[in-house]
Amino acid sequence: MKKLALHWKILIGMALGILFGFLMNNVDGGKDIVSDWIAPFGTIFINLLKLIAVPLILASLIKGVADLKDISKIKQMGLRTIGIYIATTLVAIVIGLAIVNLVKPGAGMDPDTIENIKLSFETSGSDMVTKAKTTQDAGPLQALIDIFPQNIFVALGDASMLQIIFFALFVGICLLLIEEKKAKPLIKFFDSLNEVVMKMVDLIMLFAPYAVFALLANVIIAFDDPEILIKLVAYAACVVGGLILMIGFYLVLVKVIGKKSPLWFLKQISPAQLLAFSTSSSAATLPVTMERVEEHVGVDKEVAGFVLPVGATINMDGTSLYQGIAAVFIMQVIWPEGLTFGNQMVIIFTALLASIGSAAVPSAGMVMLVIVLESIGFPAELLPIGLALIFAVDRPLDMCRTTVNVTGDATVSLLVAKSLGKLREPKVKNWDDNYDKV
Ligand code: DAS
Repeated sequence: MKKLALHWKILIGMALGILFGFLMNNVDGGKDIVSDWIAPFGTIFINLLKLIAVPLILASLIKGVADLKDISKIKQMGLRTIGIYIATTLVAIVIGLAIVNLVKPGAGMDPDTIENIKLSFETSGSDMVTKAKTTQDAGPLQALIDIFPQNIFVALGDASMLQIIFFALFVGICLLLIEEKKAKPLIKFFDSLNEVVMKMVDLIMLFAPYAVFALLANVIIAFDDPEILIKLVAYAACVVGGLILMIGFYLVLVKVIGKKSPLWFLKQISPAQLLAFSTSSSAATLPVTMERVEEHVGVDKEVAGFVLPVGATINMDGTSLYQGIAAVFIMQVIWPEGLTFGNQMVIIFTALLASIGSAAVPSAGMVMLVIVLESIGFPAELLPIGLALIFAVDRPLDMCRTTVNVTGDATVSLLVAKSLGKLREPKVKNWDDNYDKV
């Protein structure tokens, strides 16, 4: 087992977790055993990853910006990054809308299925609507205001990614503007902090196979009504099909623009993809995404340190593709009169904004889906039913779309590094060796 590469260990952990979850679903008290004695180890793992995400972003971004030596490069990197992110998100939404309009998974769903699903949803559907309405009721520039923290310690405590990114960029730029000998101590501090946090990633990753076992077992025990899942297969197949096409699109970019072997690239980032799948959280996966992209793909720290934290926060191609499909699917089932061409054009714009506004945590994409539906005048009284319709399969789809979100961030970091001449031979040759060396 020792010599087995990490991604095989994680895959085995996931497979055993799924099997164990199904087993516990059919054993008296099995669900309690999983939720009381197994699931906590998955939560501990996610907590550890989130624990290091904030110091890692702070250290890598400040160090990365200070290393640029030239402020104009920040503008260059920032514009390229945001521009490519918006472009890939728009491609994702168009792919999603094309598939859902071609396949029409929601057309002709029988009314009693909708009744069953409504009953199965209880209050959490309306809770989701309430949460999303809070987001919606904020002013149009609230998202811009939220980037600027009042108190960096509160921002760090709340892990407000965009506020931390703003602060780190501000500090990094000021380090460039003061005398070099005055800046050196602080740059050295963040440099060694970055090394320490990267080593913490290696240590935490040794726990990954066991943690994904717990996470997957906990996901499976939540499925107590497989019959509803079967009714939603066509919808889920559209989302998964679109996500696979999106991965293919990234691999074309890696080959054509990044000039790297797509399979090699997938192998280097696979541990981050497997964690994104297991945790359904881009934020929790970020430390591993950064370690893989910097040490195994060869993207320079100052590019990875900027592109990946920004991407984990605002670039969610998988989520935007899902939101396009989910919005049209819900309309196909319960509001067919809303399926106009104009509404679908509006969905492209609002799914872009909703995916930027979606937090990098489980089920965030579904909560923000309400914004997309409200933007096209979807009847408020139908919202809880619409969410009920897709809730049963949302978690497995969240796992898939988060994997695509992380893959998209890693791809863009490669493209930006390539375009800036900041893509070098990976530090770590052997795919797995920095986990064995700890
Ligand atoms: N789970 C979110 C993420 O972390 C994506 C989503 O909910 O759509 O990327």
